[in-house]
Amino acid sequence: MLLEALIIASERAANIARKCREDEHLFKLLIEEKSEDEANPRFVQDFKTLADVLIQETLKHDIGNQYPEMKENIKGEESNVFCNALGERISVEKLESSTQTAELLSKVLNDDPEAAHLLAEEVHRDLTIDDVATQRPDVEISLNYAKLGVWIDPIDSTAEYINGTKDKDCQDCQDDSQTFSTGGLKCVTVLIGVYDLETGGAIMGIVNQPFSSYQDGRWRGKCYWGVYTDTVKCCSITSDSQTEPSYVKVGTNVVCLSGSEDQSIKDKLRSGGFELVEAPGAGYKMLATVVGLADVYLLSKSSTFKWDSCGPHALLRSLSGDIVVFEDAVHRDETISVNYRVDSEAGTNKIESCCNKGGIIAFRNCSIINKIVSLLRDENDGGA
Ligand code: 2IP
Ligand code: CA
Repeated sequence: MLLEALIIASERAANIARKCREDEHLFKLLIEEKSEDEANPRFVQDFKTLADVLIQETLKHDIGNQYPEMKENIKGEESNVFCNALGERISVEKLESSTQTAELLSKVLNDDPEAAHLLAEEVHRDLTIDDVATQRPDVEISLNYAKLGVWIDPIDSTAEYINGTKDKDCQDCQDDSQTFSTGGLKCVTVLIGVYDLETGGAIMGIVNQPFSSYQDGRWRGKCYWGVYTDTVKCCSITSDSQTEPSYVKVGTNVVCLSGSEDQSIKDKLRSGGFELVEAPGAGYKMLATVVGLADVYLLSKSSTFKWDSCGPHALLRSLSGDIVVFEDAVHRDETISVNYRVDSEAGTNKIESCCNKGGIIAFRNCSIINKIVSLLRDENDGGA
């Protein structure tokens, strides 16, 4: 089943992410700063980029191998071509065996067999659905795999992944997922979204939070999923779900924002009685909206990408929510769902053609959108 395969793939990604933070040897490489005078810096990429690329390529391999019809249409944020200190161009990928993958990684890692071995071991570890902290999917979904596209964000909130510690606001990190995190490793997510190539609509999504709680000296994750097709609408967050947070509320009056959001937007939202909270990580803010820590995640700029929002979008849709284009909603009074086809009119520039142009408004309950729009609409806008 595709959904189960994606959940397991996201867990493998989360395992690699955790391993790079928890293993001392890998962690040193992760936080290592490249010095200015490093020989030929053009050819030396950071280990953090390697971790990102390796996770992405492992996901692509796992999904593409099980669903060959989808292979061509699995896309991620990163290019997999890597240059090592010798100037060799190497395509990072998951190979047939752990030994082969380790050999390949060793070339990129400028001959660090220990790091290569540790990573390859995690890339090839056997996993089943029982290894994942999630509600086990129990649903028949019939899909034409050749008509599906996949967006992957291997590690969202990269900055927190490198520099983050436990949640800034959390004293003992037992399981405080009912609290909105304003920074730290909890804001890191692995995002996988499936969309319909013809309509561009998000239909299946996984949000894996590798650093959800810190217990007995190690991090534990949580995985959320949702499906929204013509015939199936279901989500890991249901009333009888093990992962159903008892704290899910409807109508929190909280809006979550990026730290870089415009002051005028913040002022208008506050004047409407909303409490505003800020956190890094587009994926985390969407997850906060999914689990009901916030009513809305709003972003007025075009600074998120298809790989950031496709997965969380499917989750929100499965709960009767949506993600719509900010500009259209606020300035044209049109609620248009974000579309996941690449914008061919934007040319070949990946940033331009893959960004969520015009900003986004993510919400779980549709009734909130009118209130937000009327607060933010300028007097001279059309529509009203
Ligand atoms: C980033 C990351 C940033 C987010 C930005 C994303 O992805 O989630 O935190 O900005 O939109 O593209 P902000 O934190 O202001 O919401 P990545 O970490 O994968 O580059
Ligand atoms: Ca991202």
